[in-house]
Amino acid sequence: MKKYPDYIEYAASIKPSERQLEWQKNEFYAFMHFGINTFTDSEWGSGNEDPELFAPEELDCRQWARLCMLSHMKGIILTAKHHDGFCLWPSKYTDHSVASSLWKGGKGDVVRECADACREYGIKFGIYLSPWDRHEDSYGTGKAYDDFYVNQLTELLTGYGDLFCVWLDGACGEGKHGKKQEYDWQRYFDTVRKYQPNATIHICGPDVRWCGNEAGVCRKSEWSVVPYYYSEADRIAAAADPSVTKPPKKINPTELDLGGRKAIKHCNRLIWYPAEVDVSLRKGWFYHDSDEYTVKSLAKLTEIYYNSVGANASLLLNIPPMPSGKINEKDVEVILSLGAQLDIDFKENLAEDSVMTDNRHLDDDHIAQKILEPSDESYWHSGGDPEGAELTLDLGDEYDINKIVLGEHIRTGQQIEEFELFVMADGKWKRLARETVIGYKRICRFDEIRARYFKLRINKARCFAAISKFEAY
Ligand code: FUL
Repeated sequence: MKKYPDYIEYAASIKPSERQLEWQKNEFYAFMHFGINTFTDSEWGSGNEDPELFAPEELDCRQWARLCMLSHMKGIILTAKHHDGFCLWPSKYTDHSVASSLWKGGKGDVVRECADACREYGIKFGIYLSPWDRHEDSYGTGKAYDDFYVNQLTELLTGYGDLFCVWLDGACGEGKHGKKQEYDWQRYFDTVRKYQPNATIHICGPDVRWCGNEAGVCRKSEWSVVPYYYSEADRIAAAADPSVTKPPKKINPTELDLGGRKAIKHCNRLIWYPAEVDVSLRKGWFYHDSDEYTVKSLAKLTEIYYNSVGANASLLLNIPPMPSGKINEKDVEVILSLGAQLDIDFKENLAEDSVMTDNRHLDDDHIAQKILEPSDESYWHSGGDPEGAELTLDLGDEYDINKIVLGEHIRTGQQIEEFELFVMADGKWKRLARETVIGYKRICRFDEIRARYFKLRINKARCFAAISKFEAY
């Protein structure tokens, strides 16, 4: 008899692309919603705004980038164009841009300043280019609009150095002539691949999945291996459209189980499509004075961090700059305190020089001790019988610990479905956590305990288990 059902073997064989592996390491990065809405106090602009309204008197992208760098964010995604069609760079293909404003005498380019600032502070830069454009005449006419969109995309892909991602929004409404556009998604993807082959394409794109809400949480079991239809851009767009009463069949991004056995059993095509949690620091995506009281607290942000980065998703935190072009002091303060909290929380990995043992391994190259080697490519492999496999960490001495960070060697796929974590207390193994998936990263938090030994037990897995990260803080 076969040991594993075919569909489980198939799911176990799905692997990330190189670009997805690289993106995964970013973990935490910022969104900057900045544009004409910043000056009209709105969230969705009409497309009829006067470009002269755009007048940031003290635009300071270096402040943005420095803040992100200091707070452990690995990059910035800037709204180069939102639904109103106003471009933050002097696009050749429209006059609805910074070039028509009085800012810097029409010679300014926010995309350039932001890209340069990111480079200066050693973080990555990515762009958001809304397909929905309420200003552009050709919107809703088919190919003519796609040509226009691809031209703008090409300007951004070729003019600003390396981009780590392109964020394609799902919102698709009517344009200025009351028509909706059917986007030629494949053409957009091909354009990104052609000019920026390392960039991941997010949301309405094949590389990174929207977690399904804007509240800052992901699922308890956030699988990176899911049915292919979750990446179909048209369905994602329709599912995100509040005017669509019924979500299209087979895609409901808020569904609780996307990748568990039940969810994948009858699906003949699976893909590697990991989750991103996008959430704003304030109520709105753009800056509004009246949102001052909605700035999230340090406690809330910390919880969001652990519920995303600590649960096999990445965190995209929106920090909306003010009309002046700077980030509000209140926002700066709380983001810096989040950075400081992360410094404290992950100050020193006490497992670094420890000893790890296992009760089974594939071969001598994949023994538990390999996990503690610094390379991502050295890992423990259970061999073909993962259930009941145990890994024991011996810190060599007793330390105060309140977090264990685990990670699967995702280059070989995602396998673990259920695990338990124990600590040796008073001569007995005491359970600290019982969870489902691990994936790229799972942070287990518990009340601080003084201890020397920790144990991970794999209760349920697909065809094997492979762990490359085991840290103690
Ligand atoms: C949504 C947009 O409609 C919002 O304005 C915002 O940009 C958010 C990140 O995505 O679909």
